[in-house]
Amino acid sequence: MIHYKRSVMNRMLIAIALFATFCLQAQPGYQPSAENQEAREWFRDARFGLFIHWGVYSILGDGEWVMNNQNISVQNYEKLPGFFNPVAYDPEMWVKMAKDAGMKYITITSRHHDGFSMFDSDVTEYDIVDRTPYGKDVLKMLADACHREGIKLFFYYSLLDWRHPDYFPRGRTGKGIKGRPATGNWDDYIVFMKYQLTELLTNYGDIAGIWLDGHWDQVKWDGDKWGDVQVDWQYDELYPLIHQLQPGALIGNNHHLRPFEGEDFQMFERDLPGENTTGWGTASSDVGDLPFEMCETINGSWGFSLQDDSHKSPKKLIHALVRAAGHNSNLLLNVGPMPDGRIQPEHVESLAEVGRWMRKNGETIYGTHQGPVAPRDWGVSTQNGNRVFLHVLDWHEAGLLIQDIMEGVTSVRFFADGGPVEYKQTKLGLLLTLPGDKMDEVDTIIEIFFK
Ligand code: H79
Repeated sequence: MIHYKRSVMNRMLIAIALFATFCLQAQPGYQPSAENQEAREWFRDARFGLFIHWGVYSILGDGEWVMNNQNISVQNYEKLPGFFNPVAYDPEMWVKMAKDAGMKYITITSRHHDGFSMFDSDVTEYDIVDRTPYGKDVLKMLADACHREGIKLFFYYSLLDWRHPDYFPRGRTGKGIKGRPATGNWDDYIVFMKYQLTELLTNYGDIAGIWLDGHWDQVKWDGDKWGDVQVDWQYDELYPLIHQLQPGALIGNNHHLRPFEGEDFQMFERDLPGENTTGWGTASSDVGDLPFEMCETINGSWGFSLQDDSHKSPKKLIHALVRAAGHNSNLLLNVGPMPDGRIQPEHVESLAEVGRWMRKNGETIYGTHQGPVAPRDWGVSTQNGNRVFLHVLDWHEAGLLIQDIMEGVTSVRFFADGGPVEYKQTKLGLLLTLPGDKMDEVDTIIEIFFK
């Protein structure tokens, strides 16, 4: 028998316990169905989606975390649905805007951390139909428009709930919100979520996926890394339920950890895969091999924020999309519609501009994967078959040496006009000559053909 030191033994036991916890939470032995695999392929090729954060929080124009950030009591927050009357809501227009921008899918908040259901739910009256003067199921209206227009629809669904009495034990956030009872039954909360997920996957036709968020509310944070979970999220029941109801529905969970079994894509919040600019994001060692999706805001906020003027320029948005593609990732770009149902005109305008760019250059984004040239500050590469697209985003000299390409090039041209690019294969790599007058201010795309 091998004798371990006590400290080593302890560490091993902790590791086994942690491993067991995560295995239990997932869908053990998960084998994606043929339908699911096909959906993943579609997702990988789609590359660009619209994220929508819309809820009763939008009324206050201070983001979707306003209940927590302003410590609004449950009782006071419950007044908000009474004001929600989006008379200018036109789902057809949203869908057309997304399509014109070159987006292939929409992901919308069905219920955020505030616990308000933006759909008609039988397990709660705290929903759009029962509590708002508008009285209509905005998700149903959107789902119908999506199906008519041939764009896929995902539902964002919050695991965390600042209002539900059975969301107990409470998590790390929402502690300053008054009016949350001091008891609750966790198992009942899980049943509630199962019921709602069943509704979402039954009453709205084909759903492309479920985007979960809030796992981290129940995880201990050690200041620099995630610790253990204090509850059982029962993913071993939630995930099979979702896959049973709609085998093609893709599950993603914004837990910032290595994907659990049963998930179908991995998401990165405001980070490219492998980056962890926030410090609480996904560590580079936790990047898995499922399809990637990076989500980002069009200004600095998810839910509508009246005072947020930090609108990203079309150029910046295009760069985000191109860089994501150059990292094998989709971009899920967010807008926060206003309480009347309109999307801020400045965002509509920017998306139209991105769409104009995509109509010209979409071929270098859709259906591609990361190319052989590793992402650099100056740009990234994408690839489709024997064609590599070099996206030069920020380079201001006549010579560009591509060290990642040593051989096999048959021709090189500017994607924009098909004109030839002067090139030389050197011992250090492929040397391109890029005359200033051929450079595009947003993205100079160079098409490299291989044998
Ligand atoms: O829906 C949007 C946000 O409302 C939601 N996800 C996006 C898509 C989101 N909620 N929180 N965050 C994003 C980041 C917040 C992390 C925090 Fe924390 C949780 C801050 C405090 C608790 C991480 C964990 C940092 C410290 C502890």
